[in-house]
Amino acid sequence: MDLIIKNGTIVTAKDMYQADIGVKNGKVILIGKDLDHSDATMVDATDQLVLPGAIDANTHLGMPLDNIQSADDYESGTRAAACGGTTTIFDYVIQQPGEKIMDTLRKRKQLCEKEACIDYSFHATLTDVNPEILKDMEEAVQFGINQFKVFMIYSKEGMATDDGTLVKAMIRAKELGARLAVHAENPYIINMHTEEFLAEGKVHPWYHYQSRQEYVETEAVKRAVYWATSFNTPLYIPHLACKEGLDEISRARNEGYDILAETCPHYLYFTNEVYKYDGAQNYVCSPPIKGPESQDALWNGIKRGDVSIVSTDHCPFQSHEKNAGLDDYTKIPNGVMGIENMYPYMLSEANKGRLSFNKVVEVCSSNPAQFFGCSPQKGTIAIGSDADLVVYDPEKTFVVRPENMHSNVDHTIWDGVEFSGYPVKTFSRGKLVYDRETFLGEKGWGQFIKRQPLG
Ligand code: DUC
Ligand code: ZN
Repeated sequence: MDLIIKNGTIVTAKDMYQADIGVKNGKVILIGKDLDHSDATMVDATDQLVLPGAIDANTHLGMPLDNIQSADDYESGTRAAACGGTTTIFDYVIQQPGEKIMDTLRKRKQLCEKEACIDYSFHATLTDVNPEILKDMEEAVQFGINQFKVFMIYSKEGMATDDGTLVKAMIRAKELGARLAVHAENPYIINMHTEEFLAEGKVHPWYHYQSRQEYVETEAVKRAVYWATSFNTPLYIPHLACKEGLDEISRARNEGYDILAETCPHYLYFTNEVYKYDGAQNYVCSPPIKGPESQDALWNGIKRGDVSIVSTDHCPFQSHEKNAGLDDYTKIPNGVMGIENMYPYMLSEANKGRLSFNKVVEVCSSNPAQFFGCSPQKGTIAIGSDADLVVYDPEKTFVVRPENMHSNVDHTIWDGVEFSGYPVKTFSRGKLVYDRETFLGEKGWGQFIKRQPLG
């Protein structure tokens, strides 16, 4: 045995019990009482929880955007992830104009092989769905991808997918054992508002929110759900931020449709008030953060199971890049950070009694593993699973500051937020990669996770 974690309370999506965990060659090989082995490194987890590492199923690392790219690359993004208890990421790679999906995927995999500090996989974002791409989706599924994404927005940039093409992609994905994710916002209403606001000199980041209010997302979610139910295809709504969109998803799920909703920590913690004050540009993301009614609905959706996954949509930009849009909100690069904050935030809410620790493990780890085809290798603590483990101290208080984060970004929207309880150790396949605020991992350690098609 290489490692024994002793006396901790193991938490999975279903159970909470005291036991020791024995690890060999990166896998959990024993769970029991009083484990002992002379060669093993012993870690005492008395009074601490031992959780499966989180899976962040929505990241945008090193994402190209016009002439810049998101501020965390695969090294810094996965380093930050590990320090927040996340042990696997699924990154949305974006097909560049004219590029074949497999070329996009292979290039990104090569980068990760050199840079990633934790395990990784990809979802493939299609920006140009044509017959050749529809054909190539098969190779991507064989490669280990079981989710594709299309945008309803970015019509002016030529990346939007019209409804007919979207339905073709949905049907094709289903045929191949994959799921289609839809970035659901209505581009025509956004464009209409934006033209009007700019003409009137309404350029403050508040108008980013005003141009993409609740109805902009709701209509698009309803449309995506309508097509998925009409053609009976699996659907994923990433970064869901609005109440009425969730109502529609819940209704369809109650009727038995395979529709999954994901929300993000920033929609659960902040409200649209953030767009009114100084620093508003730092919260600009799409969909924007909505009002308190949506926030309550998202929390209730998590509790009743209609929001299946919490992930970050981590896509940070440096302050000077965000500030470039202070005189014109349309020039603010869209995206916020969260890769190091998701698990601590959700676990802190559990520690304060808002939801159970099991529920946090379910939405942050076991559901992403299950729905994205890598369970039980990931997402649980069980014999044979990867030893992606987090030791969590429920007594530790932690206040987020840019200087105690481990990403490349020079600011954080989580600045000043206090967490009750905090991860103190992260193991990636049995290797200690984070210990009490210090990153101990190495780039190139992360492995590609080949995911299974939907069952
Ligand atoms: N939304 C953002 O704000 N940034 C990255 C991609 C996305 O969907
Ligand atoms: Zn999106």
